[in-house]
Amino acid sequence: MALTDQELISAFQKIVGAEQVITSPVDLEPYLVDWRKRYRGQAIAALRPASTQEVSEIVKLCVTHQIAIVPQGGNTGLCGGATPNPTGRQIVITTKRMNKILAIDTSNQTMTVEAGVILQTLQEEAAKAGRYFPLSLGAEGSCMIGGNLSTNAGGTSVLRYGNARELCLGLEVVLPNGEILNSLRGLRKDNTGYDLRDLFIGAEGSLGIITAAVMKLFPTPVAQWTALVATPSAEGAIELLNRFQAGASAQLTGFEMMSQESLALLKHYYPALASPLAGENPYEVLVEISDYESSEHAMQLMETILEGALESGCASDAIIASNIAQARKFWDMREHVPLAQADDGPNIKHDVSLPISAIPEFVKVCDALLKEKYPNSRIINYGHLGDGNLHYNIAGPSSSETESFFSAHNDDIQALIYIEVERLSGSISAEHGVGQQKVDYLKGHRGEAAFNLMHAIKKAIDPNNLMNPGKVINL
Ligand code: FAD
Ligand code: 2HG
Ligand code: ZN
Repeated sequence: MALTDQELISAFQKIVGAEQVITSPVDLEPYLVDWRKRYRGQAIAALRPASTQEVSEIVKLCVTHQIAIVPQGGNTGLCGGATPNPTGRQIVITTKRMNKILAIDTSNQTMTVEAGVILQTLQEEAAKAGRYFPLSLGAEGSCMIGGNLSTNAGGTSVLRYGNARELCLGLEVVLPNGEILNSLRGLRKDNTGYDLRDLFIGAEGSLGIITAAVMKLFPTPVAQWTALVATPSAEGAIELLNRFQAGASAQLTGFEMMSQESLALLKHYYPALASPLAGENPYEVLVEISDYESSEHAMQLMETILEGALESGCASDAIIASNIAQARKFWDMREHVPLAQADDGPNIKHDVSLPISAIPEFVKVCDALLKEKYPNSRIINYGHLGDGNLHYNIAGPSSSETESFFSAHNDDIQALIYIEVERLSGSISAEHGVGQQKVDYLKGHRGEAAFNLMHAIKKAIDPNNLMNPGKVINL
């Protein structure tokens, strides 16, 4: 016989303790809405387990009573993946209390952490041990490593260190039947059958709950130099990238791009973060070089490459940060663009990736199509150019019109942009994932064979469709 909500809540309380089962509407509210406030759901409760064993027991109870589960970390995801659906027949499991650093092994260059460790804490703990953990993104003060792995997060250091997947050596996962899959090994080599770890990374909670992970650490660079560089066009930005790749190779650790319209928005909402470069440049690029030899060596490299770029015309102006505070300001500029967009109102997001060589054409064609069909729209184009990843976000003519513009044109504009992404062999999700936002696009984008394989995998691992149903793939 089906349990009532109250009976279920009592059963959950027996597992995690009464105060860790959140049911009051006020306390539950933050778990029911996403960061962008585009998705809202309902839940029987949000549960805050403190251990893998507790997660496993919760999942087993959910299987018995056929209750669906939405895993949640820092709730900073941008595709609605961590938001329950409106049925009210789901629970949220938050990893908030599973926030222990389990081990740091400096010889093996690894760190073993629970899923609820905040990304910034992980970076700080690695630094205390004299090591570097490179994953870095604007939401690092609140997103959690379990969420980073589940979205295969990218961020600003992918061009040198890779995304979350490439930084992970081992995982512990609670499977949809409650069983615990323990692969918390810090091995660089392990060819024993199928790679199960990689199935759960980027699965956005649709195949199980990541409860712990072994992450790679790196030696700390001895010097870092950051520059803000003006460039006349998207082609110019790519020539600049190619010059830095050729000249600095693995020492190039950041290459982020902001269009003039992104910079104008930033200046409006965060005047202290206005660009220090003169004039209105079509694009400005943030470049970071890291060095294991010396500060002088890094500076010489930066200056030599910039001189060549200024001579060739792919750069029209540049400032090298003279101290850590100025370098921090350049990074703050870049990281505040999405915050300025959020302050401005809803925008139609496109987290696309393209072959880097196709970016100028993508920008030219999409800009022209949008200017023709939606002449007053604002194109806030910025992103991780070094990875071929643009955040090509479209907003209504003014802040007061963003909501109505979003509602009227979201679907049409998304379809228009995605046609160009497909034509140029790109991806409709570079780093944010599918969540519920792009679930209807998955089959068209990945094709019949890949979709059928994903469907079969989901069905095999989660036959009852209890793990984050409606996200990534619909059964
Ligand atoms: P959540 O939002 O809580 O969850 C995200 C997804 O993972 C959901 O589907 C959820 O169900 C699932 N999930 C969470 N934890 C687990 C777990 N333990 N086990 C299984 N499934 C789980 N992303 C980038 O890639 N690069 C960026 O540069 C970037 N910048 C951002 C800047 C801002 C200002 C904001 C708000 C977001 C940004 N993001 C970026 C998006 C977001 O921060 C990342 O997707 C991040 O990895 C999500 O982590 P989280 O802990 O908040 O996950
Ligand atoms: C970034 O790179 C994030 O700043 C957020 O991925 C992008 O909000 C966005 O569109
Ligand atoms: Zn990004």
